[in-house]
Amino acid sequence: MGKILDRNQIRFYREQGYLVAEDIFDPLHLDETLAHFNLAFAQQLERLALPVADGPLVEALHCNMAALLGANVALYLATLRMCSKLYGVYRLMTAERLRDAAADLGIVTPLFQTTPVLHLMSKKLVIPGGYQGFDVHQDWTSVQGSLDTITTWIPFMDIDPQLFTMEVMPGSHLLGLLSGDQQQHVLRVDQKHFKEDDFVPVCVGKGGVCLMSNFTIHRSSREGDDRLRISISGRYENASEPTFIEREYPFTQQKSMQRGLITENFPSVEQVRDVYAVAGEGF
Ligand SMILES: O=C(O)CCC(=O)C(=O)O
Repeated sequence: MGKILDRNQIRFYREQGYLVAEDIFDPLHLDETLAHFNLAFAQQLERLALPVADGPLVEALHCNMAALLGANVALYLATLRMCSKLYGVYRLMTAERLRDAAADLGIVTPLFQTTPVLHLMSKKLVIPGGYQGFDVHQDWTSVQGSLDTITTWIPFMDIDPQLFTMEVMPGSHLLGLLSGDQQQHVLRVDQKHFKEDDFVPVCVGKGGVCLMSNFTIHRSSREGDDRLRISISGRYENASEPTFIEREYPFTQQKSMQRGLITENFPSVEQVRDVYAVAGEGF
């Protein structure tokens, strides 16, 4: 405890319900993860015989995502879903400095009920008939585990107010669980609990994180220019929080699994043997 955050930061978090902590991640780990996102989109574009953009990583990724979205919405969503499961995402979520910062805020026995979620905002990446960004909500309903659960919001680039950032309502965690109406992805907080000018944009440097109470009111900003914003949202829950122990470790999210074959007649024996072929290069 006390390894990453100082007393003022810990006090700020307790009073305001959120905290921006810089220099938590190795920027190379952020870039490597982003490069793997880009690779995933490039692989699918190549498969469809479509051109692949190169150049600076974020711009190339943005173009390649837009190209795949334009070509095939379902494939774009499948690729995005796959990206959220990549090793680099888990490496960031389990980074020692992040774990220590969460410990400074009281998460003594961290656990992960959920897999991390990718949030991306871009005018070019609006899914036809779909949604982009979240309306005003609290995160409690998505996990409902330990009362001290922390949302970790990790951006891949320097975040400024013109990057469709996340906006938080400071101090709102102390209002507790608020009424609202259930939308597809969030329980939208009733308007009587906030005013438009209650919100502040979260600005984090690349390598930093926003740590936020599960009761802090927040939303995705509608303010942004033509750039792409990507961040990972995860949850640090606490297996030692008394009400979580008392409630016998409840989870909102359960594992589900498709039994039976997804692709009929796959794989053939040859396909399996090819994986283990000794002849050829590579080692
Ligand atoms: O990244 C965003 O725009 C919103 C993130 C969010 O609301 C969340 O992680 O709960």
